[in-house]
Amino acid sequence: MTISKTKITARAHTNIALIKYWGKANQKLKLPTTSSLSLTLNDFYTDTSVLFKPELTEDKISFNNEILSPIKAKRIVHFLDLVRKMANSNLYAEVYTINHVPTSAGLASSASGFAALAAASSKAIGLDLNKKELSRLARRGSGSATRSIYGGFVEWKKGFSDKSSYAVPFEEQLTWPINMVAVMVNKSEKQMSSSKGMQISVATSPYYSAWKKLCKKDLKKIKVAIKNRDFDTMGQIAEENAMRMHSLTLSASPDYSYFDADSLKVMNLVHTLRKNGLACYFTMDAGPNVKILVEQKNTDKLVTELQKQFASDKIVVASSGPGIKYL
Ligand code: 2P0
Repeated sequence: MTISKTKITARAHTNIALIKYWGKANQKLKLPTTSSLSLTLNDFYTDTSVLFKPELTEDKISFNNEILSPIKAKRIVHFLDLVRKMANSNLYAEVYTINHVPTSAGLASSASGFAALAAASSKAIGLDLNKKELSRLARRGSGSATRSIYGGFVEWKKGFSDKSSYAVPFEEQLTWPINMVAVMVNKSEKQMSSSKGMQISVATSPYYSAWKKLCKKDLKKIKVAIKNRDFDTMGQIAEENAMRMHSLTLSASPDYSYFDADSLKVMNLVHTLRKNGLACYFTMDAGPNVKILVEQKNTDKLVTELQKQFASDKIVVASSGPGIKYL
C-alpha cells in the first residue's frame, strides 16, 4: 500500500431515488431497512481532491473555496478517520471539494459528495478498492452516496451487514431518452435532516412496517417497468413510492414535512398535465424541491408549462449521468 504523493481527484454525480431509502436498520453502519433504486444525473456532480501529508497536524477541509470550521468539517473528518483505520495510517489530509450543483438546488449533495470523497480519499491513502468496496465505503458517509458509484439506474441492495450492503448497476449505459426536470421552489435550509427524520419515522410512524413491505413490491415492479421501457408504469410507481415515503413524515410523532406550498403547486400541476395527456410523474426527497420524470420528446412541452408558473432559472433539465471517475 503506497500513499499517493500527488493529490487524487474523483468526480461523482448525484442520484435521485425512484424507490426511496427512508430508515436505517443500523445507524453506525448506515444499513437501510429497505433496498432502493435511483437514477444518477448528469448535470449535478462533485469534484473532490485529497492528499494525505505527513506535515499536517489536522485535516484541512475546503468546500466551495471556503475552509470549513471544525464543527462543519466533523462529518468529513469522521469519514477520513474510517479511511485511515482501513489503511492503518495516521496521516491527515487536505481535502478540496467543489460542488457543481446549481446554487441551493436542494439536490442530494451528500450523495455525490461522499461518493467522490470515498473514491478520492481511499485511492490517495493507497487503498485499491473495487466499485463494490467503494460503494460500501461511500455508504458509511451517507446512505444515498452508496448509489452514486454507478451511472444510470442503480439498485442499493440493503444487505444485513457492512459487507452485504452495497449498490449494483441495474442499467448503467442508459439508452432510454428520459429527463428529470428539477423545479427549485425553495432555497432555505431544510428544517429536519434526513438522518434525524428517518430515525423519527422508523421509531414512531404506525405505517413503517407497511412501508417496508410496499418498497419490496415497488422495487420488483419498477425493475420490470424499466426493462420493458414502460414509462407510465415506472413513473406511477416512483410517484406513489415518493408519496408513501412522505406519508412516513406526516404520520411520525412529532410530525414533520418537507412539503411547502410551492411543492404542492408543482405536484398539482403534474396531475393536471397528466390528465391533459402529458406523461410526467413527480418525485420528492428530503426538501421542498420537486423533480419530474418525463420522456425527452415531451420535455420542452413540460418546461413551457412549468414556466407559466415558475421562473426559468428555477427549472433545470437533467438527464442520466455516469458513475464515479478519477480525473
Ligand atoms: C434517497 N434520501 O433514497 C432518500 C429519499 C432523501 C429522500 O437518502 O443519513 O443523506 O446520510 O444516510 O442519504 C437522503 O438521506 O441520509 C436520502 P444518511 P442521506 O435518496
